Amino acid sequence: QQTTATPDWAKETPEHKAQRMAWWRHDRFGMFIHWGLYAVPARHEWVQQHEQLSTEEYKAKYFDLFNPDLYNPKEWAAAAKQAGMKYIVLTARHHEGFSLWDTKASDYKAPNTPAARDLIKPFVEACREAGLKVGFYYSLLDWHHPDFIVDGTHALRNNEEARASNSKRDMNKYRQFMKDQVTELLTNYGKIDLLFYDFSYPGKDGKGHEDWDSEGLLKLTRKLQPDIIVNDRLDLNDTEWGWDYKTPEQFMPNKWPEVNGKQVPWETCQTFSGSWGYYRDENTWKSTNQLIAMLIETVSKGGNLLLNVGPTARGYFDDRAMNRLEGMGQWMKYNSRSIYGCTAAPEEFQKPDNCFLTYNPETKRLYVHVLQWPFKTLYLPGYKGKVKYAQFLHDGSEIKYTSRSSAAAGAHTTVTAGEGDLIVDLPVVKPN
Ligand code: JFZ
Repeated sequence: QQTTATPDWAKETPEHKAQRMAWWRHDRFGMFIHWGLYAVPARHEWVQQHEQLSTEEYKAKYFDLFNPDLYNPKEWAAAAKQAGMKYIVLTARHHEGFSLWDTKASDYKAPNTPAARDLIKPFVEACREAGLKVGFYYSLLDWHHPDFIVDGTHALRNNEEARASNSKRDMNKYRQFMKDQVTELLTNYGKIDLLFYDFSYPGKDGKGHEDWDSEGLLKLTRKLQPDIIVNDRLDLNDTEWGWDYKTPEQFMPNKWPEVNGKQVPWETCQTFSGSWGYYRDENTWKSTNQLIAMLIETVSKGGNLLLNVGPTARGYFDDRAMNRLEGMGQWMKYNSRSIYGCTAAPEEFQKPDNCFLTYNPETKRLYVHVLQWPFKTLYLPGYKGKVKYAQFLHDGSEIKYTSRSSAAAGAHTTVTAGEGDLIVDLPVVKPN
């Protein structure tokens, strides 16, 4: 049902939105989890489309092999928590159309596979127990549903027979199906903190807000969970701000993203290796250092990082993922103060070469993340008179600094720093 009245969210004040977003803005770092039947072939979550498999072929191959005997969401939550992540967003249903929970709206669900149970319930419980916020990813696309009009994203996009069946497909029924499923997800599992709708591709052979009834979906979502945070992929008008945050994907903006000249909440979702679903043979895994730098850079531009894990078909995180999560956790153990509650630094602080700046507006602490260790000296451009004290974050030890006038006194060398610069003395050897 399409709504015509001014939606409630259009009447919301910026203060109300800011309040709703407070935990998310503070926490900065979350885990995305892509898990479904595609974990079985283990070569991309779009495998059904890439290999042009009909629903029957795909189901015949993988549905009865979905047997996550090592699934233990407590381990997932522990791994996320250890890495310093504060929220988890799980694919309740991805484009393949397979539901991880005991939905009444479809038979294509985990309880009917060898998994033989609702996989969402223990997941939500494990997150709650670990003190993590919980979110669901919900696909707007469905390559399985008999009423979903075959389009350019569909596995059967080049199949004439499938295209011909479009005349018998009824998107009204599909829209109702989505609402029924969203109602289940937002009713049966307690408080849900976030919903990640994915995704719109308006235009020829595509789908947008009218196809999904995005307004209706969003209204329903906010009615069932008044404090929920919703992403921006419903193809809703940017100025009306039905969404809570922007979601650049596998992409790092060069600065804090703006809408109509105003900086907006944003979260970049990123992968370890390129694909989202578990991809056994993918050899493009980012290093732990790259991932840490990615987190820092994101926060330095006022954003959040949602870092994805694709669990295996048996339900656990593989070694490559665990290594990286553990490495990030080691870093976070000593440096999370420069992430939680932090944002971009005020403009008066220019970032030094090879550094990113994060800033905590409450404590007025500026964090200088030195990505490339310099030789003994770090120049802070124009910082003179703005700094009270400097220390390393990892061990709390004092760092000495000076400004040009005192450094120049008695120096035999030419001091190249500017008048307003601070000259920071660093140890030759980079601390761990
Ligand atoms: C979508 C999915 O197709 C993908 O499998 C994964 O779940 C990811 C998080 O989201 O992929 C997208 C969606 C939107 C864009 C790019 C990839 N986009 O707008 O550029």
